[in-house]
Amino acid sequence: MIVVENLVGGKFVTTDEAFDDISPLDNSIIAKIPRTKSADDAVFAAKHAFGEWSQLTIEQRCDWLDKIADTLESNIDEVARLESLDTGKPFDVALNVDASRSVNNFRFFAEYGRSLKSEKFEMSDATNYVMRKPIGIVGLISPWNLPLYLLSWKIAPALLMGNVVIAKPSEITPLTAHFLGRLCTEIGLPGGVLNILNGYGPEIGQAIVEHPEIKAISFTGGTSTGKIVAATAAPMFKKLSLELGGKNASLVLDDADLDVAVPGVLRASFLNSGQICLCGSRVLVHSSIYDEFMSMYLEALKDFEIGPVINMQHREKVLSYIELAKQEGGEILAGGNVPSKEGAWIEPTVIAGLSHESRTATEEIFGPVVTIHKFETDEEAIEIANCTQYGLAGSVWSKERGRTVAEKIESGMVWVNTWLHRDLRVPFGGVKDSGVGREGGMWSIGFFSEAVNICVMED
Ligand code: TXE
Repeated sequence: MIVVENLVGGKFVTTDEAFDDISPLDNSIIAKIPRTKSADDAVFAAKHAFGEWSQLTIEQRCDWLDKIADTLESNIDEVARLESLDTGKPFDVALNVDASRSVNNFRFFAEYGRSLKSEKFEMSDATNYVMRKPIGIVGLISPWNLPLYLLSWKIAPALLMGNVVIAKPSEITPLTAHFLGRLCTEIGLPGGVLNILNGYGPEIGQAIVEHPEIKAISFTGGTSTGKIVAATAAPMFKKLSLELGGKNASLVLDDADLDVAVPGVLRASFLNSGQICLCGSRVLVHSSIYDEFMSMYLEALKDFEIGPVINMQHREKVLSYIELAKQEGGEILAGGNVPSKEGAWIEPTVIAGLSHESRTATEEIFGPVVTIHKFETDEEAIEIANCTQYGLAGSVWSKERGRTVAEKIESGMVWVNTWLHRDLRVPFGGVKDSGVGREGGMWSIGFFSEAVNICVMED
């Protein structure tokens, strides 16, 4: 039994109350999690670490990010084992997606920090120098679907820019954040630079968001929770980055190369059991290639390995949408059942025949369920893709018209003839109910710093 502890000021501490971390694979108890309700001790520790940390040179902080990447990399199998244990995802997904991309996040921002140039704007009689000062104590709140991957994506640039961090992993998947805390302590990261608090969102999550000395919040999670976070943070004029839900479409045009589109769309549909905000939960297929695409897609689905969803409560939510789909006139082409074994398992489910305006086809399900929709023209496909309140991501599969169609999709990111292919310099984030702000490259640098302009008149 793992006992998860908080990391505060370089020390591992716990609380008098704890609750269980349940395995999605078989509902067994895998860890005990501290039920933290106050961020005060972590804020105190962070405040005392801020002076020294923010005065390091950016090169020194880049070296620290490399050290964190190195220690994660040399423990990558344990990171993957813990992530797989906590989320139920297959070990190779935890290794090749979660763990390796967590290492990459630290590695990337170490390199990116070394390449940063100071910005200068010359006038005829003056020069403007732009400084990027740290914000101070920042709160980072992350979800259960890609636990360390998404948390490291925030920790790395926050530390790079000289901030000190109070991180709160999801109470459903605390293990890899806890392990990262151990590794950072072992390599001698100064106490208070990285603090990790565990507990329920409405308790310690809320406490972090409302703490007056935490000046910026970077949040990834559900849209409904994002509204609560925004309502708390906005009146306090905190910097706020919200990376929320999605209901993304994969558009397969009539000129798509099906040998590329079928595996690509299938992976976008069911990777991580559909529990990635970027997953393509709506598959739009041109009518002329529908039969061929569907027979290839359903055939390939038979060999696509997925794990359970994150827990029984979420499984009930996903199953309720499969029931809703039937009520809305959907036809189950594959899956739809619960396998007879312990754990939060659901068969990958493919549903056709629904209106693209049905609730099933417009609300975020966040599980191994996709709806299939036919279209006749590119314009119709774009209209269907844009008809949800979300606007996070999407993909277009076409030999000739991918970029043209992609540019008309209302989202923050669109892939053409690929999916989840990531250059960490590009903007990452969504529009509409998928969030506010962007992460990645200069967007992360900008969020985790305060730009200050010094204008010097020439004598
Ligand atoms: O998110 P939550 P969850 C979607 C998906 C999923 C839904 C809920 O639809 O079903 O969100 O998932 C903390 N103040 N996505 O439960 O509840 C909470 O403890 C401050 C899309 O993961 O939003 C956790 O650490 N914090 C998403 C984090 O917020 C609060 C990925 C996210 O929890 C809080 C995951 C509060 N009042 C789910 N309440 C994506 N975009 O990738 C909760 N938290």
